[in-house]
Amino acid sequence: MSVPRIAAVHDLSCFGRCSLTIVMPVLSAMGVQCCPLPTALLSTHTGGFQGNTFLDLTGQMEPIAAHWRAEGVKFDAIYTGFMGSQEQIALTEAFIREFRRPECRVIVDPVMGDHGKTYRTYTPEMCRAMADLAALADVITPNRTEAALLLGEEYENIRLDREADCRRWCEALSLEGRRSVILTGVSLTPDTVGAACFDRGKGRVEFAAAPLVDGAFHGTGDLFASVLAGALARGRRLTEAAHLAAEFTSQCVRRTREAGPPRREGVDFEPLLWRLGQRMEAEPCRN
Ligand code: PXL
Repeated sequence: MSVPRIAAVHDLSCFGRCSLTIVMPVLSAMGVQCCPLPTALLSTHTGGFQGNTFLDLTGQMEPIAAHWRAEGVKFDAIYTGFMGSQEQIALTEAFIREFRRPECRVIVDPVMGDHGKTYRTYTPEMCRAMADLAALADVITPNRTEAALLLGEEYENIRLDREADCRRWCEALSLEGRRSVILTGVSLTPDTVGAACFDRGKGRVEFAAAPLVDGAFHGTGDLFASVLAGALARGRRLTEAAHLAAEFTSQCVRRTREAGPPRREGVDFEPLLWRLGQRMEAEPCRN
């Protein structure tokens, strides 16, 4: 059996776990090969730190893709996240159009903001471009803020605590059933949090939940989406993958809260990574 291979279009923020410092270890632990297509090199992420460095790697994206093309590299999935500029979003679109094959799944985490606010580097034009990028996806993983931006709705209107509303938003985000949607931050009972999952293959919404642990740590969206991408690459079904992602994220947040590091440093998932490997080994790969 060959190792599933994912092209990961994300930035490398060297401190404050997020993007590639989460994507790479998580995919490796799950038995998936991660090929980073790095979009930028930052000293830290942009949330909670001031004065981060930013080396734009946009100019490297096409040359890296060209070399992969010349070498005939093929991917089982393409997984995209935080974007540094509109140009980068356009290049990511071109990369998807070129490298996608019928058996290659495109997962777009439309990273734009959280808690009702866009991240400070995101302009309205970038958000529109991100919506165009997400239109190419087989699966998107918006949080409540990103759902509001994609739907052009007020954040306050996107209530994720009632089943009927969640179903409605999830279906609205599916572009008439053309793409699957994992809408995160769904909390149908006060002590759980997880996702509403619209599977375009089934045409219906299912729910995946895990214990809610208080604490808004940075990078939990990246952790959730990385586990989801890994589980899908290992042949798990959509809702099962979302369930694993919700559970693992919940376990990591619980552990981190007990350890007590600053929120901006992200969740210390490293000591729990072995559990992902164990879960993947417990059931054989289905692809
Ligand atoms: O976690 C999303 C993310 C990724 N990369 C960078 C970020 C953020 C969120 O703030 O700043 C550079």
